[in-house]
Amino acid sequence: MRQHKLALCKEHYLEWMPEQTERFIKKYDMFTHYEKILVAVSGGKDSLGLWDILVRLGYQADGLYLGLGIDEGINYSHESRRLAQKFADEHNLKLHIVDIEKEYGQPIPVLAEKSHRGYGKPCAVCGLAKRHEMNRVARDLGYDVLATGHNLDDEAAVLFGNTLSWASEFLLRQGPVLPSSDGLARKVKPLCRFYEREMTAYCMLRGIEYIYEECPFAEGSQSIYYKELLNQLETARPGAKLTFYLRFLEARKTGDLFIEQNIEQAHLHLCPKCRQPTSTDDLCSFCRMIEKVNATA
Ligand code: Q46
Ligand code: ZN
Repeated sequence: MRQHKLALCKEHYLEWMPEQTERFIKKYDMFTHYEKILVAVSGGKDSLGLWDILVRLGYQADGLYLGLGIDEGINYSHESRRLAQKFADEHNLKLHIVDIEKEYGQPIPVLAEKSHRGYGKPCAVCGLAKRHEMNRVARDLGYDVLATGHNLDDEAAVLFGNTLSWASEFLLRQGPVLPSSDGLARKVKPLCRFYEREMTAYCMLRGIEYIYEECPFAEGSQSIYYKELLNQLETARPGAKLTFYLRFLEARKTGDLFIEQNIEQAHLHLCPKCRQPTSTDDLCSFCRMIEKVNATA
């Protein structure tokens, strides 16, 4: 691992990953052993690796799988669900499953098409639905915190995109922890300092079976493009990605960033239908999207 100037054997690597994770959980005050954690599981290496690490560290962590109804000729949702369930069964863990089609009448690609959001790609609607459902389940089932498997490559790509457009509101919100607010569970990203390939190595060494394919709709996305750019940078300057992200966190913490005002609570109120906070005047964006789709059905 050139970026850490470190070389480990299998045995020590499998100890090092949970140790580091525990260090980050404490450093950023993510959660304690007394809290109930809901891990968003997609069937991919990051989320399954995260779940595995948290359980090995003795945390009370249940899983949540969202069935998006994405097929695209490779049976994507079906296969990812099978692997998430397999992991849960093998480790005797509780996995909640929410099927978007059963819950809201249509799978994600159809919701996207009918609601005319996102220029031919379902990702905008998908992201909206995922955030909404993760929050809903965390709230309804009484979880203290919602954990996602975002790794350093993900976070650096988002940071890069936000920096390119100086999206100050998003920059202020990006970090390992997003505190809870009325009706919204705390959100944490315990893997945000691990490189993607460190997660791949962890899953391989632990024998975790995960879905290799990315969601077919991810192809050609901006975030993949940014990841490629950052990988070029990383090849030339090992550690650059980590420095980029960590320096940002420091600057944000010390208030050295160009942003000064506090956007904490941008006039949120509760959506009359689902009772989740929203900045819109009436129904939240998700509920409005569902209404629109049902109206045209
Ligand atoms: S947003 Fe888009 Fe992802 Fe949803 S449709 Fe697939 S690629 S899964 S992270
Ligand atoms: Zn709503």
